[in-house]
Amino acid sequence: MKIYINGKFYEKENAKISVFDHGLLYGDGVFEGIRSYDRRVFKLKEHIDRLFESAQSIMLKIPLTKEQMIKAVVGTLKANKLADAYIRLVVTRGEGDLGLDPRKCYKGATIIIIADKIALYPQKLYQDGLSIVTVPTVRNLPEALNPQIKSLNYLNNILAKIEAGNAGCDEAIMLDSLGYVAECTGDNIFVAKGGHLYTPPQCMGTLRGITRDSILEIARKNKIAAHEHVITRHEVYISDECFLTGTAAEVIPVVKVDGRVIGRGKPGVLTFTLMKKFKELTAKDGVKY
Ligand code: PXG
Repeated sequence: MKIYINGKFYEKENAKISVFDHGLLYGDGVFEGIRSYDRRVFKLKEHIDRLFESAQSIMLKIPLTKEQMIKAVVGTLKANKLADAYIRLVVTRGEGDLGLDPRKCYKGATIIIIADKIALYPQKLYQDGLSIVTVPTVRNLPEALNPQIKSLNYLNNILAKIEAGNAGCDEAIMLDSLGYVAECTGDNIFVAKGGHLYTPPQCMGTLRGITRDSILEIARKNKIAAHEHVITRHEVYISDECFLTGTAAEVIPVVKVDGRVIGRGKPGVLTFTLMKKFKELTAKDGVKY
């Protein structure tokens, strides 16, 4: 496996960065998780735009232009000869000293690109659906650390993942600080009721997921009414169908939430339709390499 670090490729065992890098010391940096399907990078521009927005928000100067970053991602995929890949793009504040002051990271950002395979959940769960649980840890407040920033500090989500595991579930619903459903630990959430789709708006605790936006786009094209609207736990419990979306998870059905059986306890028709349409989109869209 070849890993890109600051413009050079390294074998996995030699791909190392400094222990003084503020990405490690403070989680000071941003990331993206991107997928490629059959030599096409899905929504590459959208991921690169979001990476640069995350960086802009935390005043992290990325030493590459967006075009150069796209070339670096494509170059890493080519170097690894991977047709279907998961790409982790990480930009850290870089090497500094043992104080958190980013002005002391004088060398500038470290850029790391890793391309590998990923399967987030066993294939069986895509047919049978997940059982998920609402956890005590609420999503970060936007006025503290805005969830739109895909920062290297994912402890908020990791705590929720631990709590889901403690409850014997694979995934967690995180609420926002007002008690509305925000999202899952690395996925957005959708519910379907009476043929309408609902997903929380991007304000408060919900990341504007790129897979989420693709599902909204597919829904509009197929004349399925889709709404970005606040959702309570009650509305999840009484929904006909529920599913999660994310680059890593793609589209995965949910059949149980906090012990409540959703719909008939099996993934619904709308969910399967959207899973199929999403697969079709990933097979034809994307930057070729
Ligand atoms: N919410 C959160 C908090 C995320 O981190 C999503 C929603 C879905 O967004 P996209 O744009 O991917 O549809 C994410 C993205 C992982 C992993 O290793 C998770 C994500 C991205 C990359 C890797 O679990 N989540």
